[in-house]
Amino acid sequence: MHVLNGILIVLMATLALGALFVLYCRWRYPEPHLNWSEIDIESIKFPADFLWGAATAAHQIEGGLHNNWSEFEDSRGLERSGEACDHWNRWQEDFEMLSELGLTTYRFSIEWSRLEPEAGEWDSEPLQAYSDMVDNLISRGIRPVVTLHHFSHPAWWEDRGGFAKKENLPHFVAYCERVFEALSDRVEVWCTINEPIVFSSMGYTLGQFPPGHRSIWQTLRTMRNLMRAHSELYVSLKSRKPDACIGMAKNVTLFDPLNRWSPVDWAVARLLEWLWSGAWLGGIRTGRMLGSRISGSKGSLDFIGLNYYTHFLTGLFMPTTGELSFAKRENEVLTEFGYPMYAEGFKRAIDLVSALDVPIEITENGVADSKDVLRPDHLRRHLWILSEAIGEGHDIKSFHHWSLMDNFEWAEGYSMRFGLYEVDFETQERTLRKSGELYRKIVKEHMKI
Ligand code: GCO
Repeated sequence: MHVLNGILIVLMATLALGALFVLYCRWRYPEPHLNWSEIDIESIKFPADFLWGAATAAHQIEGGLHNNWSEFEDSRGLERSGEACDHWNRWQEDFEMLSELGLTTYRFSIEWSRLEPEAGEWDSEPLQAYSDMVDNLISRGIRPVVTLHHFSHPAWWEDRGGFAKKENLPHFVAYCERVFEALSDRVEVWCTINEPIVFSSMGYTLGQFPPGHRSIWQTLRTMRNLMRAHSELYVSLKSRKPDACIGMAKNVTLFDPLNRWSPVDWAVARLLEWLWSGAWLGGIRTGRMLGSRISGSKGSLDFIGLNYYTHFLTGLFMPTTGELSFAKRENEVLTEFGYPMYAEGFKRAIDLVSALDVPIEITENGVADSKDVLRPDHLRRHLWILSEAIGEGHDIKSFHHWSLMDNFEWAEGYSMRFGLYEVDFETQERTLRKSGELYRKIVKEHMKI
């Protein structure tokens, strides 16, 4: 009888603790949903010096690359990036599109495999081409923002283990230093690494990005090494040019419980959000990440680049293989990528990275929308949220729409279309979408020149 009583007491206590945990989480982590029909999303205000831009990445637009991604595409039978947007040969006409939109900032990445196709063999021509791109942007009154690693790197470096092995980091730092030496006389704003958590979780947990591994331990090791690489870079580049503006492009995806009454769903959501963002933010704020001290990481940011797209509704049975399937709230619409449009989360993401107390650059925000039916609303809602955040005092310097043009969307190939310009990949013709015209109009209205 005593055993039964004991079990009942433990059960009651567990239920009580669970209820208290849920009540605390519902209070601490609200999930706002606005009634957008009551909001004048055209009433937006931006500072006179706010910078309007677009973002791209080398492997997604340049074409003709041989690197970790092209080998992964082949080995997994994925749609090949191939010629992509043929941007390597068309960058002058593509930069004309930046001017056509009236943009004043442009984020792009350098392709390491072009500069160092084999270990220790440097090719100066591609670096000269990137230098010409920088000069062209500046001549157009467009601020270049350079990303040094955007998911792709040389195949030889991948074969050595890439970021999963600490002993490989000096190769990466040496490549970055070489680019920095060549461009930092004209490029002031640098993103060391794009979305370290996406790179490590997709490559080492879910196995949908190179090297296609599925190991929590390798994921955690890679996350720490990415922070090490960023920190070493920050120290090195700042020592070479103290007034350089060095940051990182951080993807903030929010994790909300599918059932807001479920202690289990809450526990999963909080754990995932901590792994996705909390651990990394902690590394920058304290110099310690995932149980390790990361030398030089504390305060290693002059700005934080924020890539925001959505929130994931989580529960115990989150899919971890094959296509990620996404749930949505009743009032939400799904993008073509499958996850919901949730502009309200943009403010939550801004509040999250504001804790770092450095200026914010919106380095990516956009929507997979081949028919251009969602993008106008998506653009206006996210810019309204941004305008409100700036009005509240957040120091947000720029907005880089993802993306200038349709491009290679990693494991999704060319099925996801994020461009302000539609690309016909048969003819490489670029066509400005209606949402691109809208963005151009918004930029024009807010450019105080
Ligand atoms: C990422 C990258 C971009 C994507 C974009 C759309 O988040 O994966 O930074 O390369 O193309 O976010 O998914």
